[in-house]
Parts: sequence; C-alpha cells; structure tokens
Amino acid sequence: MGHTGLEKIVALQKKTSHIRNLCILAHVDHGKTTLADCLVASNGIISSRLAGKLRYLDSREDEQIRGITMKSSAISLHYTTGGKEYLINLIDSPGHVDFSSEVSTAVRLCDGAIVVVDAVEGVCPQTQVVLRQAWLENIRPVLVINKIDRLIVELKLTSQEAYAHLQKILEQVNAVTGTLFTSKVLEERAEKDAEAQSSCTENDGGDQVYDWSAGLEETDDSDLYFSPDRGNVVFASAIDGWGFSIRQFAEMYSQKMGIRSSVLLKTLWGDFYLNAKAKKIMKGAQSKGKKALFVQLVLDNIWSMYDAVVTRRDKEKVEKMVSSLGLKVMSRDLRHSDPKVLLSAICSQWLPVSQAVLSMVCEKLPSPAEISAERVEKLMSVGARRFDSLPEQTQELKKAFLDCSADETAPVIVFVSKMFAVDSKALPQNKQRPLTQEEITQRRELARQRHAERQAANQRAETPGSADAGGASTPAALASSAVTDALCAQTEALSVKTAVEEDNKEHFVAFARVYSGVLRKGQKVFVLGPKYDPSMALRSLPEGCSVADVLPSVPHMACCTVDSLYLLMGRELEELDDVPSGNVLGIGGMEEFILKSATISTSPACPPFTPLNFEATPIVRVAVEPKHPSEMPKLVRGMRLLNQADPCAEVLIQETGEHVLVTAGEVHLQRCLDDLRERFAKIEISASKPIIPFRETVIRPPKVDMVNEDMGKQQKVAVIHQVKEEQTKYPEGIHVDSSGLVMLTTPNKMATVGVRAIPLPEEVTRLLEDNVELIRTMEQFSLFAREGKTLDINQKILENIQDFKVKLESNLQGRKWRGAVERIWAFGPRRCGPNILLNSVEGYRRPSVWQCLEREKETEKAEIRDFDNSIASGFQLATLSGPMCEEPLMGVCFSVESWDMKLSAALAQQDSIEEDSQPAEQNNDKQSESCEALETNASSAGSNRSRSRVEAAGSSVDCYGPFSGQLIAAMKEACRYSFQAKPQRLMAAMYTCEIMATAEVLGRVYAVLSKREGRVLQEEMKEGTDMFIIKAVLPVAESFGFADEIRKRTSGLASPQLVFSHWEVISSDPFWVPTTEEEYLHFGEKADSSNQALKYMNAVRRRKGLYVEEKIVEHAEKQRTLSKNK
Ligand SMILES: Nc1nc2c(ncn2[C@@H]2O[C@H](COP(=O)(O)OP(=O)(O)OP(=O)(O)O)[C@@H](O)[C@H]2O)c(=O)[nH]1
Ligand SMILES: [Mg+2]
Repeated sequence: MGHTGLEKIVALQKKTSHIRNLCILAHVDHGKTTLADCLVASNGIISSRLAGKLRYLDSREDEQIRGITMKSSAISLHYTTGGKEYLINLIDSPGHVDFSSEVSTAVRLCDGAIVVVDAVEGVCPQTQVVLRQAWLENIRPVLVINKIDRLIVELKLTSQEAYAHLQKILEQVNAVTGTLFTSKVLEERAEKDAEAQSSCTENDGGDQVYDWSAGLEETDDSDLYFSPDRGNVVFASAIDGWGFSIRQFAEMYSQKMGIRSSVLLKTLWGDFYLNAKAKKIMKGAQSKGKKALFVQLVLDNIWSMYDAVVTRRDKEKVEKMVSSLGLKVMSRDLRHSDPKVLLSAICSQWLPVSQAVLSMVCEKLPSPAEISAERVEKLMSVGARRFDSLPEQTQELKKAFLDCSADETAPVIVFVSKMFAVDSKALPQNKQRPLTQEEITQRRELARQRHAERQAANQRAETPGSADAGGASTPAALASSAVTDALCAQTEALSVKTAVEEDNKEHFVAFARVYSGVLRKGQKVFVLGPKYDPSMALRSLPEGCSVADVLPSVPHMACCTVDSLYLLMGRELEELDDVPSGNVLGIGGMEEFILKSATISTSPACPPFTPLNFEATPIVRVAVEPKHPSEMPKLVRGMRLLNQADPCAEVLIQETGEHVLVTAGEVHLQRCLDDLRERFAKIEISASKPIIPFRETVIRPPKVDMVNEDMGKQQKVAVIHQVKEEQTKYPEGIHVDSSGLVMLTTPNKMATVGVRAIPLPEEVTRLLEDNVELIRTMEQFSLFAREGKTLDINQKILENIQDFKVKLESNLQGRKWRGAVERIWAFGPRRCGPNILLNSVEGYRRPSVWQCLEREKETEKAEIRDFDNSIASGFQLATLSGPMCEEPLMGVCFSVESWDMKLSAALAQQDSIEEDSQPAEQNNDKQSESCEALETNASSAGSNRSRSRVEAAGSSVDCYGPFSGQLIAAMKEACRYSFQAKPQRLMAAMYTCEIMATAEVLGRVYAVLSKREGRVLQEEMKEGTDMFIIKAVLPVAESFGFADEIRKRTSGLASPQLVFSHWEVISSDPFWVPTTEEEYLHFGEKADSSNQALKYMNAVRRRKGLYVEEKIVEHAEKQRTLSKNK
C-alpha cells in the first residue's frame, strides 16, 4: 500500500470535493503506463528507481512481454498540495485500437482525463479518438506532452527548434478540440433556432434570418483549449522522471529575477522576450529575432542539463549544476556507467513529474461533486428517449446525481462499466498477510504448549509402568488412535482438494463508480440491466417499495446483496466496508447478476445508464474447438467467462454448432485465445483461421470486362443470348426477362410477385450504414404505431431522421428513383441493414416508413394489404444471405413491381357477402391461426375486413402449407433470382492504417502493402522530423500477420494499427470465364488462377460446406525428373 495507509484513503473517500477520478488516455506507446509509474512511485508503492521501467499497472504477463497495455486498471493515490489532501483515483487505459473498448469503460467512470501526446509523433489517430471519447462523455482533459527527451537525444533539435515543434503539437491538439467544439455549438445553435422558430411561427409567423456563425462568437470556448499559460499543459519525460508546467519555472524565476510570478505565468509561454537592459519583458520575440522567454528560461536549462550529463558527461559541470540547484545526488548514481541513471536521479528531484502532473490534476480537473446537469441528463436518457419523457420519479433522481451526496438518505446509484476476472488468490480474503504482533505471540504460545505436551507424552512412553498412562498403551487403543489419525488425514486431504478447486475458480470483480449515496457491504440493491425500463417497472411495482420487500419479477431487474467491496490498487485489492459517493471501486460477487455492464441502485426508478460509446467494431471472427472433443463443456464454460470478462469480445454459437469468437483485431484475438487457454477454459484449444466477412452486391453492367477490354455491342448481344439460354435453367414457375425482372408464382398459384434488383448508389449505401440507429428508431415507431401506440421520440432525433430523409432524396435522383424514398417498404437484413425494399406495386399505398415524421399529418389513405409482412420477411431472408456464398447483401434495392393475388372466385364471392357482416372471428381453422401468428405485425386495427378475407383464404384446402409461408419463400426466391440476373460482385471489408516510417524503410513498407493488395491513399512528411506518414487501405482478408510483417521488414521501426473503415466492391467478376483463345491461354480454362473474387467466394463456400465448382485434374501425367535424363 506504499506509505499511505488504508485508513487514510478511507478517510479521504468521504471528502467528495477532494476526490479526482481521472484516466490517462493516448495513442499506443505514447507513455501512459510509464507516466502512471511515476505517479504511483510518488506514493511509495514502487521505488522511484524502478518508476518507468516496471510498468506497474501492466500486471498481465503478456502486457509485460508485448510492452502494450491490454486492459484498463485503477489505482488510488494520495497527494497533498497547498495544504490540502486529495484522493486521486487513477485509471490507466490501453492505447492500441484493438482495446479501445477498455478506454470507453474507463472514461465513463471519470470526471477528467490526462491526454498524453508523444513529443515526436504528435497527434496520432488514437489521440483524436480519445479526445473525441472524452468529449462525448463530457469529461475535462488536461494535456501532457511526453518524451521531450527524444527531441534532445534522438532528433537533436536545438531548444529554439523544439519550441517551435511544441507549439505545433499544441496547435494540432487544439485543432481537434476545436472541431469537436464547433460542431457541437452549431448543433446546439440549430436546436435553439428550431425552438425559436416554432415559437415565432406561433406568435407572429414573421420571417427571420439567422446567422449560422453567430453561436460561435458568443460562446466562450477559451476553457477548452490547451495552453501552458492556462496551466493545463505539462511538458514531461516520463522515462527520465521529470516534468513541469510553467508555474514551477514562474515561481523559480520570480524569486531569482524579482518579477511577479503572475507576470511570468502570462509571459513564459508565447511571443515574449527578456530585454536585459531595460529589465523588462517585451512582446514580439519572433519579429525581433530574440529568444522567446520559454526557450531562454526553460528549455535552455534542460538542454544544458542533457548536454552536460548525457552528451558530454562533464562531471565538473554536473556537480556545479547539482549544487546550484540545491539537490543531493548519491555518489553511486554519479559513478554509474549509464548516464541516464544520473540524469533521472537529478531531474526527478529537480522537476518531479508527479508533482507537476498531480498538482495540475487537482487544480484543473473537476471533483465528482461538480458533475454538470448536461452530463447527468445524457447519462440518464437511453437511446432516443427524451429526458423529460422519463417518469417523474426518475427525473427526480437527477438531483441525487448533482448532489453527489453521501448521506444515509440519498439513493444509492452505482454504474458498473465492466467485469474483470481476478484469481481467487489475489482476493484480500485469501491473501496471506503479515501477522500482527499479538498473533505472533499467540502462535508462539501455542507452539510452546504443543511442544510441552509432546515431551510429556514421550516421558510417559518411556515409563510404561506408570498408572495414569496404562489405558493408552494397550494395543487396541493404539490401533484405534491410528485409525482416527488416518481418517483425519483423509478428511484433511479432501478439504485441501476442495480448497484447491475453490482456488481455481474465477472471481469477477465489477469495475464501478458510486454516483450517489453510500454503497455498503451486505446491503440489498437492485441490479438493473442495460435494457431495464423504469417506467414499466414503476407501473408493475407497488409504490414506495424498496429492495427489502418481496417484489414481483420485473424484466432486466434483479435483487442482490452486495458481497464485498474493494479498493482497486493496481495489482492488488483491499477490502472495504462501505464506499461513499464519488469513488471508483470494485464490487465482488456480482457475476451471477451482471454480464458486462449494469446499473446498481436502491431505487427502482433509476434508469440504466446510456450504453458505452464503443469505437471499435468487432470484426475478426474465429471458430474455436477443444483439442479433445470430450472437453467441450469446459470450452463452453470458458467462453461464457470470457464473454463476461471482456467488454468487446462476442461469443456466439452458430446454427452449424460452431463456437465463434468475434474480436476487434488480431492482437485482441490473441489475447482472448490466451485467456481462454490459460485462464477460463484451461484446456488446449484450436482456433480456425479467421473467418473473414464478405458482402454480396450487384453493380451496373460494367463497361469493360476482366481483361480490360471494351464490352462492345457484340458482347451485349451475347449476354442477352446467355440470359435467354439460362432461362431454361430456371425451375418452373419462374420467369426472368432480359431487363432482370423476375416473376415468380407461389406453389399454390395464388400469388405472383415481380421483383427487380437495382444497385444502390454508393452514397446511399453509406448513408444507410451510418444511420442504423435512426432506422431502428423508425422501425420501432412503426411497430408501436401498428399496435396503436405512440413512441415519444426526441426532437433532435426527429430532426436527424428528417435530415437523413433529405439526404437520401438528394442521392436518389433520376427517373429510375422518382418518389423512391417515399415508397421505401423496409430496410434489411434485420430491419435496419443497408438494403432497401421498394414498393413499386401499382395502386398499393402502404403506410410510409417515415411515419414518425408525419405524426400530425393524417395517413388515412394508406392501408396495409394482407400478407404485406410476408413480402417484407421474404426480403429480410434474402438480404441476410445472398446466392453467391450466403453472406449478407449490401447496397441492393429490390423493387417489387407487381404483386398479384389470385383469390378464387368463390372466395371473392364470399368476400362480397361478408362485406358488412362481422369479421369471421369464430373461424378456428388451424391454418388461419398459423397465418395469424406470422401476420401479427401486419394486421392493423383498420383492416378487420381484410382479415376476414385472409382467414377465408386460409381455410381453403392447400397442400403447400400456410399461404404466408409460401409467400415468404416465393419472395425470397424472387429476390435471389433477380439478384443473380444482374452482374454480381463480392464486397470486401477494408481496414485503414496509418504507418509511420523513416525514409529508409519506406520502400519495404510499400512492398508489403502491395503484396497484400493494399492501396496507398496518402503520403506525407511529418513536419520537423524525418518520418513519413502513409495512409493506406487494406482488405481485412489480407491483413493477418500484416502488422508483424511490417514490423519485421522495417526492424521494428514502423508498426501500423488497423482500423475497420468500410466495405469495398471487388471489381473482378467471380463468374467470369474466358471466351477467346487468348484469354484461355492466359487465364486457364476456369480463370481461377488470378480471380481474387472467385478465390474468396470459393473459400467461403468451402467453409460453409456449400457446393464449390472446381476444376479437378483430369489427366495427370507423371512428370519427368529432368536432371536425370539429360
Ligand atoms: N524516450 C522516452 N521514451 C519513453 C518515455 N515514456 C515512455 N517511453 C517509452 O515508450 C514505450 C511505451 O511506453 P508505455 O508507457 O508502455 O506506453 P503506453 O502509452 O502505456 O502504451 P500502451 O498502453 O500500449 O498504449 C516504452 O518503451 C517506454 O520506455 C519518455 O518520456 N521518453
Ligand atoms: Mg500502457
């Protein structure tokens, strides 16, 4: 625990205003864990000599070996500044993209963040991501520019150049924050405008013109930016243990030079210089060619220190400097052969980095009590729900958040952002702790007694004749004592065994923070899942109920007793009895109730917190199986544990029975497999090669063919001819015309659908992909509407939907798409995917998917036809797996051009008779029941009459099964055939990567990229360095081992990070076969030698056990061994 006792920390936990919850965020390898080491060392938890080398918070073995952090971990530190004591709950986070979900879990629990930027690399992709994450969670950042030593030692910049370089980095960071801020202000401004406008139109309806930039000028954004003179920037070299904000130097020089420190604070950073003659600080250093104050007073000192200690190793000068600074350096450090040791010994005393960082944190970052109302509302309103649409009791809880009170009466609100596994050995209950003095005396006493008894027994044995020992020495008595001994030994062995088993059990600890009230050990609480709905629960629960009562079960809510509470101290846990509001903590014994994240509260009105913002999409999937099939149950259990322990990994069992693990990237995958092997399943497992996802799509007829030759008219004729020929291939009941319109009739000949597949413009596909959440909300609204209910949607979301609609309209221009947006029937697959079902049936007006926008407008004309839902379901099925290799479709529009229902004459007649009669509810035909089951969504309140017709139709004898089922199948097939009637293409998932490399290895980087079908988008030189930044895209299918290969080929100089970016059409046609002699010779009979798309497609088909058309060697010839017969 270092030199701060547990009691001290417990006492500090009660002073909310003196708590700081913060995390360290940065791009990978910018030095977060090293900086954390320095802070940890300041509390005596590790020795300051080891700070920066130990990487204490990287407690996993693979973290130490690989040198990267893989999970976020917390530690509580104590710091005193300005006579006040602070408790700092510090969370170190990983920087590698694969683990960005761990960053989300950390950021949620904090009020502030230290953003670390490498002084050489500057702002990198992950730096931008973490700044955005901090922004989205409304937490305040401070900046640490780390690795300044690299500017001196590696880049060999002069202090003047370094100053310019640092200025540039600050500009870059501020530019990122600036963009975030601007977009937010503009958004808010638009919101206000909309409100103002609506009130205006109510009042006078007068025209008003708004200046869109007005918001920007009015809003004060000065607090946002990083600037050394505001005290929110520290310059540091974590590895050498030094760091400073300009305040340290301002104080130092104000004594020395007799200038007020407030003046120095304002002028040390910026275009100021010292006029020695006038003894004044003047503006305009740059224009007058003078040294800026920062260079002269700050950087020069550091530069000369490095020069003396590291470069020139000038002992005398060093000693002089040390004594002038009033420092003490041990002689063994002075004599050490590595100058870095001496350097860090001096610098960590002169400018201790922990001092600079922690005092900045205490001063600049908010305490938990200062949580803003805006953030609270954001946390409390899930998805599209408006804060003011929440139940009243729930809204009242906002006050509890804002008060952050640790009163007995305050409701307990805790958020669990992740679950992490700990060995049971690491739990404080099971840990061996040093004995206290009393215990030692007690044990000594016991041992002495035992010894005395044994001696007495020995003596008795030596004198068998003595009277009192007679009974014990008879043979029978001896035997019986032997038996009891053996029994004892046995039971002992048993208990040891169970203890060992118990030891092996994984314990999960919930990583959490208390937002209100006091959480106590043994307390009963509600555990609310992410899908919990307080308004529903409040209706079904008795008013004013508490956890102690016996309550009816409510979905996504459980009651449990808090088992144990822990203080998180990096690798160790300390037990606590209660944790007051505002603190980060660990909660034990929750594994039964919480999967990944949850909200804990004593009030059933508490809403679940908004889901975490995960930046990474899990994309790499592998199938895993045990080496020995009998160990399957262990694997299943292990996978379940892994799923719980990792915020981002997904575990699925496919219909084929395969156990699939989905991870964010290669490194993440490796870690998950290691965890599974060594920790959760403890068995040998084998993992398949990564399963690469593809998408299927159609394109417009290409203008050139595979060999880049113009497709002339001749070929077009050939294609039409081919289509005609293929017509014979289609089964009965299907007709395909040359324009790709497919007519398909259901087996009972009752309905015919005509479907055409049309490729969607790329922008539209992208729009659909980007707005999945909106589509989902719209879908939910329509669902509610069909049930006669309304869903309250946030005004902002409605605007976004409107915006989305306008964008769709502007991208779907032309004759073909006239009125298409209004006619959208459904999105798919899964009702929100990037494909569209279009209603082009003449005379059919169904309710629009944009219903939520037209709440006020009447939609009386619209009516839902019977079996509307079957058509949509058929479309959903067709888009879920395409005909090429059963992968989902993307960017395809299926236009239903005709839909004829042939109701038999008898039915029609029946219909007309029943026109005014009651709906035939009494019809209990089994088939109609199954029809209804499928049709529940389609039956709207107003279509009772039509329902009767459905039932009548269902009641007619049909040997092909329920009609709706037939229609679904027919629709699905129609979609598939219409898809096949167009030029089909495969789409590959693409990664983007940014590679930083020096000029010497640039060529090799390009070589690796082009070998793997990568494409370079951009290449630029990083200013002030000799590094190039290359931006490239790379198919996911070719990415495995890419990072390793690049690292090897460049001797570790370049290490790329791959981030999923988009889907891209592979231009080659997988079904192309050579037609001319030349092509035959070049590509072979089946053209499978160079057809990338075909290779991918066949690989997927093979994996899925589908039929693969392959050329098998027909006439194998024995080959001669040439050398022998020469
Ligand atoms: N020259 C120099 N190297 C540093 C400094 N700080 C850290 N490093 C080195 O940078 C490397 C990465 O440091 P870490 O602290 O593990 O980086 P990190 O940000 O925690 O990395 P991830 O957690 O994997 O994202 C290590 O080799 C450190 O020794 C510094 O101030 N100067
Ligand atoms: Mg780290």
